[in-house]
Amino acid sequence: MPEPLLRLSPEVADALEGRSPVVALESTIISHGLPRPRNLEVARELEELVRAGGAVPATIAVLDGVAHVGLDDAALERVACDPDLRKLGYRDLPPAAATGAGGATTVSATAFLAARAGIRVFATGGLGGVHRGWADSWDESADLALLSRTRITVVCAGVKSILDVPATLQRLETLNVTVAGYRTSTFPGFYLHSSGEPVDWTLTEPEQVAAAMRAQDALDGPAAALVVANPVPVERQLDPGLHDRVLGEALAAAERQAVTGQATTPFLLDYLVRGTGGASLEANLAAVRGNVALAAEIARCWAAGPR
Ligand code: PSU
Ligand code: MN
Repeated sequence: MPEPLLRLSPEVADALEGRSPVVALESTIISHGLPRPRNLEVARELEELVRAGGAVPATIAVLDGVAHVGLDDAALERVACDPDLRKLGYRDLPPAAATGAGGATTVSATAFLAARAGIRVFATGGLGGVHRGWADSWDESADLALLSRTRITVVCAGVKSILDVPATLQRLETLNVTVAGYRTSTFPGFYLHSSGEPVDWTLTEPEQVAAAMRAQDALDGPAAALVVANPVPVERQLDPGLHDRVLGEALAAAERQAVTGQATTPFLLDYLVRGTGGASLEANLAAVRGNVALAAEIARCWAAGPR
């Protein structure tokens, strides 16, 4: 991509040049997924976690029409504090560039920009997917289609539990996105350790994940992602009874208030934070921290091996 549309921070450019480990981080979780002012602390903390894991963090966002891969602290602050920042999926990147708009990038936009920059490992909280009531709304996150066409490893705690999880797993299968549980044989449930759904493959070491990535390249099939589904530890999960009760209320409130489209996910996540007295936020953060730490380990194995 021409330099004016995609800008790598000097640190990220150096790391990629030297084949050092890099972990991409998304910005929608910061701008739309977490309450202020905690979100800025978290954005900084996640970058520190990547560094502590021996990799370079590359938080991705669009500022004044330019996609930035690797943000300095002022940019991170803008992402966390600007209430007018838009939520940009992959398809929003061209008009954002044309109009000079800014926005936080979702999994779809972040995965695309990371891969474009040459970053192979990406950490987030939970993927978007097929929403409940999809048969009427046709609401399926653009994350899925993008991941079916992008060779990137996404470390996540499964898909957000506000979604129709079995339907999302079906779609991931149809789209040829490889899904593996990390040290688990059930698909994680985002706020919950397990969604109760089985997962076909279990990988147990970062080196094994890197080996799967190398196999993707050796096979050289259609580009698709590797989803590493890493559960939140049981002792840090949201109480399942509380989760089910408040999620039921959240879904009912979304329906009553006719919340649709891009607003749906932020509305439900925010409802859960308030309805659980902040407990869902702690479970969400525990999941993200675990994913970021694991992503750094995977990035190190990936960078160390043959390519
Ligand atoms: N993970 C989190 N919190 C979030 C998200 C992921 O822990 O807010 C964001 C991601 O950016 C993901 C988006 O791409 O939610 C999905 O939104 P939608 O369902 O509108 O595609
Ligand atoms: Mn949607």
